[in-house]
Amino acid sequence: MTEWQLPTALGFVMSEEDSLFTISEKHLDSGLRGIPVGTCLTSYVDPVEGVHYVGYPVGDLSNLEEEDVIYLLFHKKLPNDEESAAFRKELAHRGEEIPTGALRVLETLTPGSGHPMDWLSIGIMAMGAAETTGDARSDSMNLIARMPELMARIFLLRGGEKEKLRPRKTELGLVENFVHMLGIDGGEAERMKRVLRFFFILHMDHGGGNLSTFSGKAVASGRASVYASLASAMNALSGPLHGRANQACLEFVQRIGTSDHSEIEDFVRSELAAKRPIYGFGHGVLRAEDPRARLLIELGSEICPDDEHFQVVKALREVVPPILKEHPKIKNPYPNVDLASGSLLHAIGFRKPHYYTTFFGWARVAGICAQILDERNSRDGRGVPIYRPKYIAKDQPSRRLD
Ligand code: FCX
Repeated sequence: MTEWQLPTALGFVMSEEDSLFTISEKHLDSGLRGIPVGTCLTSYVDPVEGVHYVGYPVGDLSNLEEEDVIYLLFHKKLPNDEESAAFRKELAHRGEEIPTGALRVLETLTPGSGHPMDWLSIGIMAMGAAETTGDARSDSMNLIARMPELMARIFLLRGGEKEKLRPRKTELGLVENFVHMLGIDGGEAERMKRVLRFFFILHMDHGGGNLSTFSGKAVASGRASVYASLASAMNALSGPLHGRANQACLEFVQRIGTSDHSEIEDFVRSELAAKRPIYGFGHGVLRAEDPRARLLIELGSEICPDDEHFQVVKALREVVPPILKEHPKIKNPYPNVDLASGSLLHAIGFRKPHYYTTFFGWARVAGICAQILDERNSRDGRGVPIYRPKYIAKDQPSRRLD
């Protein structure tokens, strides 16, 4: 009998024939909830301890250089100084080599039109149309290296402020180059870089089964390009139950407009009565407060303790869980990553919540690309087979045209 090793997070060896999960009818139409479908080499989500990147709790990595964490996701180890410098140099070079006019399509879109996530998806496809090498690693590295430019262009072109766009300086690194291209300097830029780098690292990866990662990998399994796969992943991320919850949560905070506990309680109860989600709470896997929510709140306590939105966020963190616990169907009444992130982005100068999911998407590009590469390299380089779960026919009596 061949033995194979499950991810070290589970820490035990089992045989190919051992049962991992028993599927019964109740699992159908449940959004594949909890059903094991593959292995993941980049990260795992412990229901209580949260996400770990290749074994490290994400909090341990949150103050590193963003490029070093990307290196970890691709190479499964942190780089030494030499490897780190070489990797940063490679990304800077690839960022410079963006084909001329690759993003010109963004200039044809009407400022303010659509959602910024539409622009992100269009921009990724435009970069793929301008240059796809067909080599998954090269395409992944090119995309990661060119994302700061795509992001800065989306912000300024969609905002009708094209003239503010500064020429790229890829040698600054991913996050700093983005801030530079936006035309921001001095103390404001320093604060922005600190928060964005932290946000970026916390959002890079979250196991294999979250909707955007799963969607990207599913598309990639048909051997679609990295660009097509990542644009699909971004479209998956754009839903309010997934990545757009960070936008929805800050809008929610703005609607609440008070940190008075009893007013918040009334508001939350009326949202639940109207069958609307309480954004920033709940999760498909986590069964405790997401450590990333705690880390963001700790950072907020340092950089914007008196910010009015941040005050509301802290009040929500206390008021909401006991209310959600009254609903036994809600499996996790605790804060998720999207609770506090919007208030921090607002505090550092990003005043429009509908841009927030693009930051989530930008960060997640690294994790999804790394996972696609792992799947392409699996089975001795043959790659994971094309995804094909089974759906059972229902309410389809056999019939014929007369
Ligand atoms: N507010 C209201 N209802 C909630 C809820 C919340 N925060 N969390 C769960 N529920 C409801 C579900 O809608 C579901 O109702 P249903 O049976 O009538 O369909 C029931 O409780 C059971 O859901 P549960 O198994 O606990 O959670 P799911 O895995 O189905 O859903 C999400 C997980 C995250 C989608 C859910 O908790 C939610 O809608 N939260 C609010 C939106 C949000 O913050 N999303 C961000 C999630 C994450 F961090 C990310 O991907 O970015």
